[in-house]
Amino acid sequence: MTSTDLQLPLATSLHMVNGDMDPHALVVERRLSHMTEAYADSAAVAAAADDPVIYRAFEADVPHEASQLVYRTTIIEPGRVGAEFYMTKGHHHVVDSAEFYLGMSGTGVIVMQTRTGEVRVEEMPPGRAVHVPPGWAHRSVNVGAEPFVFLAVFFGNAGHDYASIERDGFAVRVLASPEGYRVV
Ligand code: S6P
Ligand code: ZN
Repeated sequence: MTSTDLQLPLATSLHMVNGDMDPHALVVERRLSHMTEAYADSAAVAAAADDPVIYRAFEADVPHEASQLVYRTTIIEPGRVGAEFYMTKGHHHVVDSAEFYLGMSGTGVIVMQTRTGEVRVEEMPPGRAVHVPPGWAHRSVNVGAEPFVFLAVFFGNAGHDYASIERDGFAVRVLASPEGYRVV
């Protein structure tokens, strides 16, 4: 096999504060209307004006295949729906497989939960890495006043199962409190 048979290396520039990725192959944009089921306060969902963007993600041009490492930056805007902070939908990987998270800017947490209901919450300030083991669903939450930006690296064959979280939710919620946030 010659080197021309091999996929070429890929280099991208990640903006460590605003999460931009150059070049990127895919942008995910989720507005409140895409995830109304995620928030507990349905009156606050109904009262929200202009269907705000909750988060965006930029993905590098890496094939979704086994043996590949796909990576994304995610930018969660600051804000709340009722007392509940803006957050991602959250998912299990279809193929139980680990994921690497790295806080880049802002103030956020990652909520992780097994299918049997065990929960862990980790803070992800800039420079803090979290290893999400296989079998743990994960959701990220912006608990600060600035955008919360992080990097995620996952196996190309992981797949994303949103349906089970849409149906069952997470066992805990991250709410505003006088101390900043509380997990209830
Ligand atoms: C992918 C990884 C993240 C999320 C992103 C958006 O495995 O966990 O890149 O895709 O933070 O969250 P969600 O729950 O909408 O995919
Ligand atoms: Zn994931």
